[in-house]
Amino acid sequence: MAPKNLDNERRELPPNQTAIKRLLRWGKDHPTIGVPVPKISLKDWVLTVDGEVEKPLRLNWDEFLKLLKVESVSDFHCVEGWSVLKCRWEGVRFKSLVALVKPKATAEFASFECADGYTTSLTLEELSGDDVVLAYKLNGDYLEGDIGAPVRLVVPSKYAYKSAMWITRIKLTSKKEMGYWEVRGYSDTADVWKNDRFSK
Ligand SMILES: Nc1nc2c(c(=O)[nH]1)N[C@H]1C(S)=C(S)[C@@H](COP(=O)(O)O)O[C@H]1N2
Ligand SMILES: [Mo]
Repeated sequence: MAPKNLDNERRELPPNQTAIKRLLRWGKDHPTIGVPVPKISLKDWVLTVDGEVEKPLRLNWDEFLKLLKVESVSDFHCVEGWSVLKCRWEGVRFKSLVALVKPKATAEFASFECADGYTTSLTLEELSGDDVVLAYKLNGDYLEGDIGAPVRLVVPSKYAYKSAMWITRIKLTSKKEMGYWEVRGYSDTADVWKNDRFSK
């Protein structure tokens, strides 16, 4: 007899994760770096994309919304052990934004800077997946402040400390800049399927 539920098994949770219903909301639920939700007015918000690029970009909210939009359903895994399955994110695919700034041959990494002072970084290779999105909607609604409004990164194959909220700048670099949690003992590679939580 054919094995049952093969698909479900393939969609199993990564090691040592437990599914919960909804994303934790920043603030009393989950203040990981201990600062409040930053107040960002859409009127003033600007996303800068610069560094090792031929054509640096500054986009305001209206301009960002005009970029090619995609939808991507993915699971979200926090290193503390909770996961939220089937999040339907809408936003701009990371690789399509990067194509607009024309990375120089020296560009290998992207560092993300956020309105709360948080930082993280990934290789452009790690960010090249179709499921890597700069999201402004979740399950049909614009993001609220406590889940990263106006725009957050989503990198489903990495623990969620790579999924920067409240992004204000994306800087392409030729050298790795270690992020907030990555210099405090968390893994820089952060592969959820390998249980890769702590730096070695
Ligand atoms: N700017 C910023 N982004 C961040 C963080 C942060 O402290 N600041 N925490 C990370 C961590 S550890 C997690 S689990 C997720 C939480 O996302 P959520 O608030 O949508 O659940 O955001 C990630 N992105
Ligand atoms: Mo987290």
